[in-house]
Amino acid sequence: MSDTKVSASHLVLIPSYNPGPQVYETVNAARAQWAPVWVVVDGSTDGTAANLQDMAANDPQLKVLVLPANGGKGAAVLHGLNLAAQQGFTHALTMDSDGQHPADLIPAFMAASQQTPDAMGREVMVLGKPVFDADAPALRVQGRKISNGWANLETLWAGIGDSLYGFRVYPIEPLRRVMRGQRWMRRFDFDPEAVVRLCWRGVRPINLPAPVKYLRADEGGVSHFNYLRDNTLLTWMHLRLMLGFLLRLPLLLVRRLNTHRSNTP
Ligand SMILES: Nc1nc2c(ncn2[C@@H]2O[C@H](COP(=O)(O)OP(=O)(O)O)[C@@H](O)[C@H]2O)c(=O)[nH]1
Ligand SMILES: [Mg+2]
Repeated sequence: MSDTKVSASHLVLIPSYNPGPQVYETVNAARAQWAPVWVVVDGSTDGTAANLQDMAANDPQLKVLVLPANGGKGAAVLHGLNLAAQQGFTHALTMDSDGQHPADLIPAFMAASQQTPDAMGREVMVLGKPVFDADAPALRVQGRKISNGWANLETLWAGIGDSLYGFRVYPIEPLRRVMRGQRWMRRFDFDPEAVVRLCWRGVRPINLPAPVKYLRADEGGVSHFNYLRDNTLLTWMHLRLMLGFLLRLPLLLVRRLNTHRSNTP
């Protein structure tokens, strides 16, 4: 792993729930690019926890945190962020455990985040903008346009390229603060609510294109996205975000006018 970048401020955080054997390749691919890598096993029952722990026993830069019961993606990420903050990390790149996200782009995403804060003194978050392959389910691709439309309205077009893609670098403290003030954001509502609320706090999005792979079941592809349950969750999430948006509308308008002014010669 001679090209592996080692960081004391930025870590890779992989929430993982019953991903099947695909997770081992994902973790190895992430470790080839970066150190440290932490996996949060979210109450998995597919036997991956024990194997990941064996991998970690031979690799000081791989940590495996095992949660006894399933709490959801957001809860798993928050668990990792709390420990990372205690250990002095300031930024976390989150990626899925199931082989869908491009590990080879970890260094570029981290580099974009390491320029923080930006010229205007604002913290940034680096968001993957999905480049879909031909196998991407049309319903998921179209569905996210709806979520993106809402997220852009809720932030007055502050620059969120994609609201749902989980391949991102977050500033840890602002995200922990957002999550502490919220009992939601613990499941599939984590990714979109995180970007919207971080935008509201003045964190600026940087969007970088990143391919998403949709693996067929025979290639080890698994998804726990449930159309009815999770679209209901996302609809309720946009309802509460719209409420938050209306409360913050004056602030967002002033901010929007200021950025417009500073961009106009
Ligand atoms: N669905 C789901 N994913 C979880 C949970 N906890 C952690 N994750 C991880 O969150 C990521 C996204 O989940 P996935 O089912 O692949 O969703 P999809 O990629 O949107 O179809 C994966 O890395 C999961 O392993 C959970 O409780 N439910
Ligand atoms: Mg997935």
